[in-house]
Amino acid sequence: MSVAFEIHDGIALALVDRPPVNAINASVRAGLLDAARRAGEISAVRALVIACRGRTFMSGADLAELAGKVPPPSYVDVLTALENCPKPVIASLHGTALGGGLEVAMACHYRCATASARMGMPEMTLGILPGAGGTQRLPRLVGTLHALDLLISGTPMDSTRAKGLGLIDELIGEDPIAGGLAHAQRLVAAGAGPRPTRSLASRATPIGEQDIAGVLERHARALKGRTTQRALIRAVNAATQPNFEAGLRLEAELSAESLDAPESRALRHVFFAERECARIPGLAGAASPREVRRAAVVGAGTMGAGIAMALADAGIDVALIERGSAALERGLSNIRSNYESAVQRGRIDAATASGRISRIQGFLDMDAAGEADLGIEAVFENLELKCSVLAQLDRVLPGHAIVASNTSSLSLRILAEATRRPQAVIGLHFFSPANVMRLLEIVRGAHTSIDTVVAALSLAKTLRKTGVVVGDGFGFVGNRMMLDGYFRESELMLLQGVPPARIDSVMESFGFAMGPNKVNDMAGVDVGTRVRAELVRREARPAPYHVVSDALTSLGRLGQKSGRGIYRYEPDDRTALPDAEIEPLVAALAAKHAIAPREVSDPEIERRCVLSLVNIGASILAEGLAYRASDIDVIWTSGYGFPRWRGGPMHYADSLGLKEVVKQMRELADTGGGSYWSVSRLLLELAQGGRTFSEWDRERAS
Ligand code: T1G
Repeated sequence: MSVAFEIHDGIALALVDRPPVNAINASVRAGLLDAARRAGEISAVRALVIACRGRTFMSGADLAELAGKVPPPSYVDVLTALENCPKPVIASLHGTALGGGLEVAMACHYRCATASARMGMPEMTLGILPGAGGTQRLPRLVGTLHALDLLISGTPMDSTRAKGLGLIDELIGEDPIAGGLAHAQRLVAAGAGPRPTRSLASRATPIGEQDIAGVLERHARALKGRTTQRALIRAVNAATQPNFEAGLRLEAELSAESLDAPESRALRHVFFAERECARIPGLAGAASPREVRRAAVVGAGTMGAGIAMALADAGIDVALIERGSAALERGLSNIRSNYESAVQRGRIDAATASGRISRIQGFLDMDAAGEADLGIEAVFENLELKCSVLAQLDRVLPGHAIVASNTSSLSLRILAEATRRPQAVIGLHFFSPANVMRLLEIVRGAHTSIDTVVAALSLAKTLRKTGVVVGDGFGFVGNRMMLDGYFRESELMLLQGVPPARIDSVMESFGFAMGPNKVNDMAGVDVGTRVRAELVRREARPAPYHVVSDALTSLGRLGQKSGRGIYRYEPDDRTALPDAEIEPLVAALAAKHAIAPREVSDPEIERRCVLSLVNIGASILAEGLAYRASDIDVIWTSGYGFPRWRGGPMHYADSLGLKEVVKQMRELADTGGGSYWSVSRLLLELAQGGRTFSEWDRERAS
C-alpha cells in the first residue's frame, strides 16, 4: 500500500511512500481517497496532513500509467474528496512537487513547504494538459496571468516565489512531516476551517488577448512547432468563468485529447529515453564509480575552455593545461568573460561565478594533472597530436584515473593504445558550447572496461548532462548520421541547384531550431572540413562528399566567424544574408562533379534530410554502434536540434510507419544519393515484419 494513515495528537497524516519520486498511480489515489474519507469520519481528527516519505513530494502522475487507460479512482474523484473534506486538509511539500502532485496540493485547503522545495506544472514539456484540475485551481490561487505563464513554461519555481504568488501559505523547516503536522496544529489552534480552492474565484480574472500573446512571446522559442498551448489557453480561460465543474469537464476532455496526440507521445518517448540511455547491458558487477573531485583538461581552446567550465559548474576542481602562455591566457579570459556575461544575463550571481572561476587553475606543465581523477584532452583534431597528449597524461595521472579524449572523429582503439591503460581510456564527446549543450556522447573503445563506462556515465550525471554510450565507429553516432545523412543530402541538393535558404526554411518548419546550412556556418565550416579529413582517413567515402563545405573552407569562407560561409553576415550580426557569390561557386562544383540541376519540392527536401537520418540510424543499430533506437533519438534531440516534439528520427519513423518509410526511401532512390538510399537491412526487416524500432528496443531489453 503506497499511503499510510496515522493520527498524531488529533491530526491525521496521509503519508505517501512510492519510491523513487512518489509518482501517483491508482494505489496512491486510493490511499488519498481513503484518507480523506477517514479524516472526515473520525471525530477525534481535527485536520488532515498530506506528506510524502523519501526525497520528494508527489512528482506527478505516473507517466507509465498514463500510457494506457487510467484505472479508478479518478483524479477528479480523489481531489474532490480532499477539497470537500469537512476538516482542514494541509499539503506539506518538499523536493519537487510537480504536475499531478501539485494538483493534489492545490485541492487541499492549505499548503506549506520546505524552503528547498520546488514546484510547478511541467505537463507542457510532455505535451500534456494537466488533467487533475490544475488549469482550474492554479488561476484561482495565483491569478490567471501567472497561472498561464507557469503552465505554458512548465518551469518549476522555488517555494519563496510560490509563497510570494500565494500558492504556498507557510514555509517550514526541512522536515515536511514534522513541519506539516506543526503547521496543522497552528491552523487548528487558530480555528481555521476548510477552504476549498474552487470557491476562491476572485483571483481567476479574465485576461486579454494581449496578455496571452505576451506569455506566448516570452516562451516563443520553447513553443516552436508546438500546439498543446492552444488547448491550455482554452482551459485557463474556462477557469475565469464561475462554473468550476464546467471548467473541470473541459480540462478533462482537452487533457485526454492531448494524451493521444503524436506531440505528447513523442515528448514522453524522449522523457523515458533520456532515462533509459543510462542503462547499459553488462553493468551488473561493475565497480561503483569513484567520485571525480579533480580533473585535468589539456587544451584551452573553445572546447577545452567549455569543458573546464562544465566541470567547474559541477563543483570539480580543474587544472587547465596549455603549451603556451598566450593560448592559456586566451582560454582563461574566455572563461572569465563567459561567466561575467552569465552574471549580466542573471543566469548566476557574482559569488557563484567567482567561485567557479577560482576552481579553474591554468598550468603550462602536464605535471599539474598529477592528482586528477580524470584527464581529458581537447587539443586539435589530429591523431598523432592526440596520441602524444594522451601518452603524456597517462604518464602523470594517478593509477585510478580515467583518461578521456574529446575527439569527434578519431579511433578510440588507436588513441587508447597510445597509453599503458587502454581499459581506462574512453571518448567523452562534448558538443559546443560544452558548458551548455546537454548531450555527452560516451565512446566505448574496444579496450574500454565496463568500470570506465560506468565512471563516464556517473560523470555525465554529475555534469547534469545526458550521457549516451556509443560504439567506436566512423563519426560515432551523431556525426555519422549528420555527415553521411542529413548534411550530405543538404549539400547534394545545393549542387542540384536548391538555394540554401530554401533547405534551411523547410527544415526549420519541420522543427529544427536552425537549418543545416546555418548550423554549418555557426559551427565553423572549417571545423567540419577538419573533422571529415580525419574521418575519411579512417574510412573512405564516395565523392562528392561535402565538396561545397570543403571549397568554402579553402576559400576562407568559414561561416559566421569570418563574415562569409554559405551566407554572408554583417559585422556583429548573426543574421544569415544571401550571398550572390554562392550560386556560381556551387554551380561550378556541380559541373565539376557532373551533378545535374534538379526540381526539388519542399516535401522532398524534408524527406531526404530526415529519412537519410533514419536509414543510417538503422545501420548503426544493426552494427551494434548504439544500444537502442531511443538512444539515437536522445542524441539527436539533445545534441543536434532534432525537434523533441517529434521524438527524434527513429521515433518519428515509427510514427510514420516503417513500411511507409521504406516506400518513401525507395521513391528517393533516383534523387542522386545513389547507394545511400539502399534501405538498411534492419529497417527492411522491421518494415516487412510490421514491427517498429521501439519494439526492437523492447525485445533487446527483455
Ligand atoms: N512517472 C513515472 N516515472 C517517473 C516519473 C513520473 N511522473 N517521474 C520520474 N520517474 C522515474 C524516472 O523514469 C526514473 O526511473 C526515476 O523516476 C527517477 O527519475 C495528472 C498528467 C521528479 C524532477 O513531468 O521531472 O502529472 O530510470 O532519473 O533526475 O495533470 O524525474 O530510475 O527507472 O528523472 O532526480 C508531471 C517528471 C507528470 C515530472 C526527478 N510530472 N519527472 O528527477 O530523477 S504528468 C513530471 C521529473 C501529470 C497530471 C499530469 C524528474 C524529477 P528510473 P529521474 P531526477
